[in-house]
Amino acid sequence: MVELRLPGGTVRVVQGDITEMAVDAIVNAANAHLAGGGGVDGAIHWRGGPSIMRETRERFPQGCVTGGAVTTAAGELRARYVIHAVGPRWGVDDDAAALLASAWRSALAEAVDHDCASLAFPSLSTGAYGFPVQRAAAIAVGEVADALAASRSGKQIDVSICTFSESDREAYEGALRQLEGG
Ligand code: AR6
Repeated sequence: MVELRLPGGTVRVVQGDITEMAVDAIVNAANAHLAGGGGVDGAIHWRGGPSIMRETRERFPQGCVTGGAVTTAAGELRARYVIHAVGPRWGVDDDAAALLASAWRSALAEAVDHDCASLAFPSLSTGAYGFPVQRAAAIAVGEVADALAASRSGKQIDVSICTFSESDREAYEGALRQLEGG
């Protein structure tokens, strides 16, 4: 397992099903309507039960901007919260790299606001939204490292990046090693 320790916490790459992770918060790869969908979003709503969608509809009827994130309870999942982050659609949204960075930053800020000591991210935007995974991985680990380095709370945050496939895991591990080396 590739893991990087920073003053504000730890970031590591794991492979598996994010819905099974016992962390304070898991991040969902949502759409701007927060309408649910396939991929990790479908898995989270399926495993977490209908209360997650009920809360999203009640509290965020307007949805969430691309590059933003909102937080709900996590229903029947092991996590306490689901942080719904909206990544950009590759080839559709202008400035996709900046929007992807913003989605990771927004989700990290939500985790801090909700006093989470541990959270797990999926590979935002690289499934249905088509963002190339190598580029996404470099952006993602950069944002996590910056957030942990900038942390002023004195609390440690444990961040897992949970990929589904082996090739995605390798992409994020490579990005993490590059960060460690440089
Ligand atoms: N655990 C971890 N990773 C998963 C899981 C899982 N259970 N299931 C899928 N992945 P995607 P996006 C991986 O398409 O590209 C939805 O319909 C998957 O292999 O879920 O941000 C939403 O409603 C891929 O590597 O998210 C939006 O409309 C990664 O999660 C849209 O798709 C992200 O793929 C969002 O697209």
